[in-house]
Amino acid sequence: MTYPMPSPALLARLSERLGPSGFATEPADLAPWLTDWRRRLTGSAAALVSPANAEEAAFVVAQAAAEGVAIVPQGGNSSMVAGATPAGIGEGRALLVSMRRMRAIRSVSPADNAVTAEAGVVLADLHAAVEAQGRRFPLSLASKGNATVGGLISTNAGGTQVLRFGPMRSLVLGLEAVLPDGSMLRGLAPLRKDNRGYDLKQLLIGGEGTLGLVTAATLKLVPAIGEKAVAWVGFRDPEQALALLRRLEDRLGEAIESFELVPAEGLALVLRHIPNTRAPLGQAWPWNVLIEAVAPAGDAPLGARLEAALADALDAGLIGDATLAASEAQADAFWKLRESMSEAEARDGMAAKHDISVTVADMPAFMARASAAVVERFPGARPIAFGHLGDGNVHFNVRAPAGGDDRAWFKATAADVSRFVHGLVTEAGGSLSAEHGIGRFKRADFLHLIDPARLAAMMAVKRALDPAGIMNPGALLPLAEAASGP
Ligand code: 2HG
Ligand code: ZN
Repeated sequence: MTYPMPSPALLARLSERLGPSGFATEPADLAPWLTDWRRRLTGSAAALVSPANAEEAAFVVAQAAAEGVAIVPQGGNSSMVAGATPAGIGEGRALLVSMRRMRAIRSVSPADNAVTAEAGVVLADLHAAVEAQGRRFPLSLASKGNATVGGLISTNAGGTQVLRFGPMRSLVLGLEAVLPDGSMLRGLAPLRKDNRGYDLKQLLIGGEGTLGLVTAATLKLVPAIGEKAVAWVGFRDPEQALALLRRLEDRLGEAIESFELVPAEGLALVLRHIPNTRAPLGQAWPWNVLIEAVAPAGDAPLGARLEAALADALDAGLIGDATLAASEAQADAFWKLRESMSEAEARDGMAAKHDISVTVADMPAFMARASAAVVERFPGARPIAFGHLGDGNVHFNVRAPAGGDDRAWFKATAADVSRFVHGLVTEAGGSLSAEHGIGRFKRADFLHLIDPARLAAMMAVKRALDPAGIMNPGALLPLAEAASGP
């Protein structure tokens, strides 16, 4: 199936309606957005189309639908899986629809504990806007300076507070989106309860732009942070880390928001490649966990409670060592170590990347088993697992063998490594995409390993809402099938 080229008349209509700041065809204007975040895939597009409001977005989709032209939605272009790269659609055939001009915070309602933000609002700006009103949006991740509300929703992003607040899916109260025929789904009211049948917004959340174009969302807020305590803890093994998590929850309850794993090699990579970083503990431990506890203003002294709980764990031999951040600056320094993992790994060389989940309880054993299996099957390869241990999601990345040509290794071996790791995680009853989505990089393995009944149901939904397959072709679902109609 090939997609049609947008006709000159269609491009002229878009240009006229959106004006010079909303419509571009110059290669130099398009170039920065045609390559994915990890710089592995470059696509092409007939035009970069940037609607300024929901009406313009609906116009764009309706115009594309009339000719069956493919649309690739894009937010901050920070997808780890090339979910927003217009590749594989046919040279210069797609419309790359950037949501970056739609960056209004339409309202903040402390009374509803809700904010309504447009799709192009950058996560860090959203944080700042609601903080100014004494509230907090409790989802954060390393790419917060680029990731946008629309992209976070379309990928059902996770991040470092899923343990306490769940992923994006559990934080969206309402959604406004353009469906593939150009009609608007309007549902921004911050209703906490709504049982009018199917929850359509949940189909678009995590839908990777294949069922519609998110234009705005109403998101849940929580009270601003009153007190925060951040600790760095060294361990001999991750089983002990999980035991600590449950002990801390017994003592501090829901205050424990983040429980992030950093292995010794990961910390070493950060210290080597990221300026102004230093190890928090005197001794190197095989595993480290970054813990953040948060309480509303006026709660009992949180730092002292976390410290006491960690001291007991140390006495019980559960942990090797621990240190509490003594200041906001030190807390930020601990977080910098964790949030620089991805960048440090990339600076060190090529790695096959995996964003996997198994049950929280199974994760320590899975990491050990999978690491051994990978090393046996791909001699010299270096697995490194880090991330969201508290919610059963780690980035089980596999680095190229030391001292060799990592690019050549990546080209020749990475796809086999990924198929192998994804097979292991599927056998273990887990998921090959915990928080990054499927995009274009994971599609082949996803389709290879998915239960046929589940895929058939997904395809039925896709055909019902997007029979011509114009929305984000090639992401998540098979390209030809998506475009083949009912
Ligand atoms: C993180 O948790 C991100 O740091 C990136 O999800 C993970 O680079 C990665 O593999
Ligand atoms: Zn992550």
